[in-house]
Amino acid sequence: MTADSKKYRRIATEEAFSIPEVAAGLRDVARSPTNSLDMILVERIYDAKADDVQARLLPRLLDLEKERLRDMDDNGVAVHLLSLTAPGVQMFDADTATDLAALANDRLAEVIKRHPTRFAGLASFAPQSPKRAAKEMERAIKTLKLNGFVVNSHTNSEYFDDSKFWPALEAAEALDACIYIHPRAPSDGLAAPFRHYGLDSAQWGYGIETSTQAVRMIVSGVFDRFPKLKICLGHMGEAVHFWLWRLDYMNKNAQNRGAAPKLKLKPSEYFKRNFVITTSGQESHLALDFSIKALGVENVLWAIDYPYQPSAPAVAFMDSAPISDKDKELVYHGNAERVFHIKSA
Ligand code: 1WB
Ligand code: MN
Repeated sequence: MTADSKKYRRIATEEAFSIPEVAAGLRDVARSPTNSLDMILVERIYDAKADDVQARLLPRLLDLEKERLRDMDDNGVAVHLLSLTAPGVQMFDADTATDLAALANDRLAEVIKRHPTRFAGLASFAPQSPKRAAKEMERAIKTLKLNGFVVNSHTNSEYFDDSKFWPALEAAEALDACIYIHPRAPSDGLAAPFRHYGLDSAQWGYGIETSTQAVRMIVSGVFDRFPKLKICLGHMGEAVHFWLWRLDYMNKNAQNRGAAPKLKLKPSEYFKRNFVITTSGQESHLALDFSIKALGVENVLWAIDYPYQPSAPAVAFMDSAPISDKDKELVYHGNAERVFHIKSA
């Protein structure tokens, strides 16, 4: 711990966990004959050989109260906002996914109850069954008192502009609960060029997949239908805000030739109104500076991406960021408290 370790209330907002039942389900997926691009990572983590370096990941995902709390203490991290790790329940059949989402939410609520000052949590839901998802979402917020939702981009290669998913979006909006769209590997139609060089996941594929989900939602008019829906993107906004000028310009052209529906606002205006971003796994002061200037400091939240990224450099990155102390307090905790309804200390 450094001398400054207690200087800020650090709320880390994209912190992954799993439960044994979901891990067992993903091991079964790993041994099944599916061709989804996520299989590369699912095999590596959930069907790892004991001597594989990846074998270290699963115990760290399953641990909530031992090594994790020690890591938080050692690095001056006050709170993990926990989320069931990618691909969540989205590779299971609809019934299994619905049941496992509810089980994961129950476990999450239990651990938060044991450590109410150290943990908050994003609830899972199964987009495979949108009506049941909406019910679980209501239970997760109203009964379990969870702080928002997590979903891992596409479901069976389909995206949220498809109205079949809208009961879930409608529920999130009605519950005033932000949906954190975490990455998963590119959908079937996008997958081929990502099968080489380790591009399937965090190196490149995750960002392409998740930015595509966000842009499809914007240009299809999802935010005209659900104007109060809040979405959170990790990994410095998956770079969407770098594209806003060109998105506005080219979306107008697409609208004018009838390729895209007319929208009430420009794409950039939806991004600034309906989205917040986090710094998970993207420790560049240059990118942080751009993000704060592009979106406003109130829309940028801090995250580590535990256990996929180490905590100490994520803390050092934000502690040393060339921004005012007032802005640092917002990025470290004020924005997370507002967006995810986390009690201030
Ligand atoms: C990795 C990163 C793997 C993330 C993951 O598996 C997730 C990785 C679900 O770096 O290998 C992530 O959340 O960024
Ligand atoms: Mn992550």
